[in-house]
Amino acid sequence: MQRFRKAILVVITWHSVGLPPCNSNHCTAEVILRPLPVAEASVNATIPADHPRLAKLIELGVVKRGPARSWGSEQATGAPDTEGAGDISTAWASQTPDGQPEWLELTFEKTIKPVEVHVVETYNPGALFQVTATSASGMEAVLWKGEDPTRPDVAEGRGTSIVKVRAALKTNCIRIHLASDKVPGRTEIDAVGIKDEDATLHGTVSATASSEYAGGSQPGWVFDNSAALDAILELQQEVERLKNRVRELEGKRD
Ligand SMILES: [Ca+2]
Repeated sequence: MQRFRKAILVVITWHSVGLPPCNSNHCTAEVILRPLPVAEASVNATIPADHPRLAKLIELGVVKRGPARSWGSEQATGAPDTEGAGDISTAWASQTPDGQPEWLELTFEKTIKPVEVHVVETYNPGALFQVTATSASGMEAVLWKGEDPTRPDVAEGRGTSIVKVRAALKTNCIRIHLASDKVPGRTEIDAVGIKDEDATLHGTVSATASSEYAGGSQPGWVFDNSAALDAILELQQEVERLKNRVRELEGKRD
């Protein structure tokens, strides 16, 4: 049923951006594919941040961020993608090298009870000193406080700090606090993950920061046409399965 709901939502969403409804009893892939050139012109537009279905579209995986800014806070989202250590644009960087303490607030796709937080520090590491979380009701709790496991003089010039946290609440939002002013040089974070009680490591889907080296605003969300098409084709198969099941049940009833 969950898959079905997901499928229905995708259809409604695509309908809202110009795809005609598929109302045939024997809807084929060809029928769905034909309007794509028209649809692509519509779906490449940025989806407003206050779009009522944006969170669901992110969850469904049918939208993606536009091109990330170098050293923007969005560079701390997703899986680690910065090789080596140094001042590299695929990591978030604070605006000033040592001007103030900094923080990164990270939102995850799911609401979970975290047991570990992983912070990938790729330039001037060693500034992490606290992790806090915000619950759905707005309560903030300190999950961890202490000395960064990665030291500023680490030989590799980078490290992944793994801190164990004790959370009494479920959350999809944490904030890492960095004593950036105490560690010489601009702090850069490549990625942050949280591990849940089932040992699954979740990456972040969005991030904001106390400051950032990048100028301008974060890129908006756009449709991932390939992922959306896959979702529609999956929907088509699901609908066909359900139709067949209904026919079977109707046959038994008669
Ligand atoms: Ca990154």
